[in-house]
Amino acid sequence: MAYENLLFDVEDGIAVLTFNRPKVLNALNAATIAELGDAVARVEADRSIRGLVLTGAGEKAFVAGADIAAMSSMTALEARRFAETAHAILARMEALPIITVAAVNGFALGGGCEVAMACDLVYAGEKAKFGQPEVNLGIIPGFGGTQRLTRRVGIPRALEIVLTGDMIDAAKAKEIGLALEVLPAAELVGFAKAQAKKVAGKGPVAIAAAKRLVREGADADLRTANELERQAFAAIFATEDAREGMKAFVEKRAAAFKGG
Ligand code: CO8
Repeated sequence: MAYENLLFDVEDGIAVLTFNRPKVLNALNAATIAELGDAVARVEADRSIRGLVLTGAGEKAFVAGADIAAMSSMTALEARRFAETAHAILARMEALPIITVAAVNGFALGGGCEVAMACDLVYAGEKAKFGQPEVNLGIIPGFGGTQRLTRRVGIPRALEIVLTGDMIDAAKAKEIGLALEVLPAAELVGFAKAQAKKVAGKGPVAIAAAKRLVREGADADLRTANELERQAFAAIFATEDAREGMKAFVEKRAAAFKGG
């Protein structure tokens, strides 16, 4: 699929996906969401891609939300389908076995904040602004915002953000744990890529398992989650990467992981 609303580049095993509709602050219309779905499937299928970075074109926005003009005439059934499609894509992105990083360069509002929160790591540029302003439009978050925000920042802060519709700046986003770090605009994407590259250099099986356990364990009770960890810990000892990683340490050399 050729993309009209996204840029997609792969360099050194790290894919960079840039939302590219700067005239409308990279708002997500149905075509952009379809392209995002295609890009996630592409990353999933290409085992040479070991990390995914998401950012926005232009200086102002990461993604300023779903395209309000396109949404304004939707019926309830169309809204349901729109939300289902976006949910499925974000769930698929969240389940990728590789590291995903949001480099939030500007406005990350509504669906934009929801896309960022479906990434493993969220870093903010100094001009970033986060928010779930849907209530200002008489609607509610529909791409997982009520749930992923609550899991990231806790019920009280999630309620404050979702109910007031207020934007928060990068410093505040860091303070409440929504963004992990705040970086100068010029360094943001480079830092996100470097973090992706760092993780991409570890054993792929270990990264996939660790990510899955953190994510799935968080939604399970502690006993179940710890049992999942014990099972995965045992299973990973059957991989060549585990042998290689530990042997390389003992032999004082760099490990050469093969992903199996
Ligand atoms: N959709 C469509 N167009 C947009 C959007 C958007 N979300 N955001 C900005 N634009 C357009 C503006 O209309 C404007 O277009 P034009 O130049 O033709 O007038 C252009 O982008 C530039 O924007 P502004 O002139 O408004 O720029 P400002 O710097 O003055 O303001 C803001 C920037 C504060 C970000 C402002 O544009 C704004 O408030 N945007 C809307 C933000 C918002 O409410 N986002 C949430 C949308 S709802 C959502 O995401 C729900 C997702 C779940 C859906 C569930 C399924 C149904």
